[in-house]
Amino acid sequence: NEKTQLLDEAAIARAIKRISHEIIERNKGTDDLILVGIKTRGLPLAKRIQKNIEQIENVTVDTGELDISLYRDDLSNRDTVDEATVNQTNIQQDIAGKKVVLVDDVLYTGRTVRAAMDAVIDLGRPKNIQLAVLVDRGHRELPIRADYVGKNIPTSQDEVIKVHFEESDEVDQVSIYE
Ligand code: 3GP
Ligand code: 5GP
Ligand code: MG
Repeated sequence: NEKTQLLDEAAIARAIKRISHEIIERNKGTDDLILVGIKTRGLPLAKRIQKNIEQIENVTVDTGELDISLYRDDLSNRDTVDEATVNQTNIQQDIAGKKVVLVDDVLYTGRTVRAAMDAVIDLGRPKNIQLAVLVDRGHRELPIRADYVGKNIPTSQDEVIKVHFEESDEVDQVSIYE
């Protein structure tokens, strides 16, 4: 139950700034780029990346959102497979031919990202799909990896990463609980 802080406000800001630079570098600018935040905390993260890119390149990159839930059939059974379901999509832009950067706070099994990719592809054929996460905690159950990672945090299955953002939680902080 003990809590250990892994990232403070300054460390989070630096990580997001680096990810923003990496996105610009990898895409040789911001042409045809769309950021898509996965609710809930992928959204403020996407908006911060958007703000950073604005400061670096003087361009406002379009941002959309996806609402995806993970359902675990039986919480008592560790072997039960989670299913990710898309609840809502709010992407105003035409996805066809665009470079879509999915943004989430924590990458774990990868099932949420898989569902997000399905939802994006359903909207039209993107040029490519990339993934940015603040924390990769391991334990993938699908062949999915992030292109941009704030911090790799090896965890046990029982540990939980708490991501707090000022926008919703008053402070910027990433911590780990057992
Ligand atoms: P967030 O993405 O809005 O931060 O998955 C739903 C929410 O549950 C997430 O909210 C996440 O913060 C929180 N959560 C914390 N630990 C876990 C976990 O181990 N698995 C899942 N699926 N969600 C977790
Ligand atoms: P997935 O297992 O599909 O990769 O992750 C499911 C969802 O839960 C994602 O939105 C992810 O951000 C969130 N998530 C998974 N594990 C954790 C965790 O330890 N901490 C937090 N804050 N979110 C998590
Ligand atoms: Mg999340």
